[in-house]
Amino acid sequence: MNLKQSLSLTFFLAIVALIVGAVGGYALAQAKDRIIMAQETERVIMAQEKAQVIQAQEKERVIQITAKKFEYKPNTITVKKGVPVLLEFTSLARRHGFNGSELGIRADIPPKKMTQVRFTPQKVGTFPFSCDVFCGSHHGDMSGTITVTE
Ligand SMILES: [Cu+2]
Repeated sequence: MNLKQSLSLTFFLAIVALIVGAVGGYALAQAKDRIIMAQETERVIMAQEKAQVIQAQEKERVIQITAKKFEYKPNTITVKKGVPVLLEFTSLARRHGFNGSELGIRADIPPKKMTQVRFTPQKVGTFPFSCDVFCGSHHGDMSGTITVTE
């Protein structure tokens, strides 16, 4: 092998080494990407599972309210913004009403049967409600508040 041949062999080997190096680097980068994607997917799945748990916890809250002359029991109710609420009214003796106009809720409460009212509070604050079916001498005192917290 003369000098020229050995130089071109060296050059050829150098090119081969460069190609092998590049291909190896590319494969490594791909493998890294795959690992990152797998980790990312796992994180997304975990976040979705967490969201489902939170959703399950925040399913409809049931609150039972008794209406009688001349009060609601309870008459102060605290609920959470965005969490659905089911109010279940029972009147002991006569017809009452329930009007929480600022929350967009209203119902007639006939005696001795359950009346259900569903709503999902969207704004934070304290909102009054009152009886809007005349029920006797202290009808005007029959009221309460719903407080919506963050
Ligand atoms: Cu009334």
